[in-house]
Amino acid sequence: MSHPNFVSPDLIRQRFSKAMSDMYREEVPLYGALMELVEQTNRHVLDNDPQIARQLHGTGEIERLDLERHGAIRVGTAAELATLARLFAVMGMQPVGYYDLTPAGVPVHSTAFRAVHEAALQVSPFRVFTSLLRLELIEDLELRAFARSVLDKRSIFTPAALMLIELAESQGGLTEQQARDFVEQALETFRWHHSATVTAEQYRQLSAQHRLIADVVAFKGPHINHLTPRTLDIDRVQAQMPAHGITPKAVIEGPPHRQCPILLRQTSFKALDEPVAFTDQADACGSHSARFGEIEQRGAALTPKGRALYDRLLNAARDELDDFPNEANADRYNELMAQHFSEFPDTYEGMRRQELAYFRYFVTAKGLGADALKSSTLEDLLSGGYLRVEPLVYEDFLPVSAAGIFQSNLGDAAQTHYGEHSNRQAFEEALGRPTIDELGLYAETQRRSIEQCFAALSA
Ligand code: OOG
Ligand code: NI
Repeated sequence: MSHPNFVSPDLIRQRFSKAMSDMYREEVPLYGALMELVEQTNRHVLDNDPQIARQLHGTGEIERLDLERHGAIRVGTAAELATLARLFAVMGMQPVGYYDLTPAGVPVHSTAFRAVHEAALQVSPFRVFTSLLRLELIEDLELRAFARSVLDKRSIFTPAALMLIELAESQGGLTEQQARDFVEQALETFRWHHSATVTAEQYRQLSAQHRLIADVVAFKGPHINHLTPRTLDIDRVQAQMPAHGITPKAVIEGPPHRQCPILLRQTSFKALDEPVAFTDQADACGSHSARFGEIEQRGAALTPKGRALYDRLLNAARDELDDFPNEANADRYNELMAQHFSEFPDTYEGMRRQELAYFRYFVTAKGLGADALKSSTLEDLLSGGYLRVEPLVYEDFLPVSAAGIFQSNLGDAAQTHYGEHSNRQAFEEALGRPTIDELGLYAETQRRSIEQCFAALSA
């Protein structure tokens, strides 16, 4: 039973997302510049594209647009991941999806913590892409043991945060004051630390194994490494970034530009070199780069059939390019993507009829005024104008895109080949619970919207 004096987890998440954004804006000024550019662009699109404006108003997404962002962190141990899962649960965030990044040469596997119900997503769609380092992939046994011992010594949560997590679990929620304290304490886990926990030489060794390993092992906590606002026109932001002093990566990850956006398109700017102090140095004369900026445009969530088509077309374009997309082949990559994706229907009705994407159904004014529609089918009600559909927005991530984002910040030197692959079971054991299948969530939301329509029409 939810206590009347408890703050809803959705509101705690909304507040936490705002606190995180304020902290990051203060720490990384370029993030502020990017936010402004995204806000301007979104305003421009809403003023000039009546179809998008109508669609966002129709789904209610317009209200969450300015709040919308995702972040990313990387942790080192099973215990850290399991406690994070509990911390995120206080804010109504569940682990959705499993992403294996080892095929792309990044020694982590990941999940996305996020709200799962459309009503909760509407209050705050905040998501955190969370990666667990796979220590077993460090080949040098001595270095592996060293990394493990450093990680085992640190505590990435404040004592008060741990206490409040336990309290939320035992009470079933947090009161107003406890929720405020929780947001403040939870934020500490994601803060940047200028002092490392290893010597300069140890950092060099960890880094030589993989830059990502140094990023996870050498610091006190899993600093948030980017915070990504949602734009309505990523091509426009990408084109305008240089004029704002921001250099984007060579290509936009994800599907090509389309009339009807699908899944997720993302672009980022390079990690900054930041001063850090190693334990054998008195002041911050070392440097580390981890924090970067990213923007994204979200489109329709795809069904398993739509996703299979997306994966096939993406792989075909990439196979034909026969290289990682980079500065030199960016134009050719964009051409190949456009060519291959011409096979993917680019109207919402086409995608709906072929069951490539998920949709939400809404009763129209005409539907509300009419009666005795109980015997009509969904298709009849749609064509009769009693119902309308809007695409269901994709709330998750894409493994190939995520790998591209990781790579653009790690440099090409980081393209290691790992023999060992996907290990979802080990990830879920570390997490302490299974990850949720994202496709099931979209199907549920679609089904609920249809049920609600029939309920409203027969009322
Ligand atoms: C995460 C990179 C993946 C995305 O948006 O796909 C990611 C990281 O660098 O830790 O954030
Ligand atoms: Ni990201």
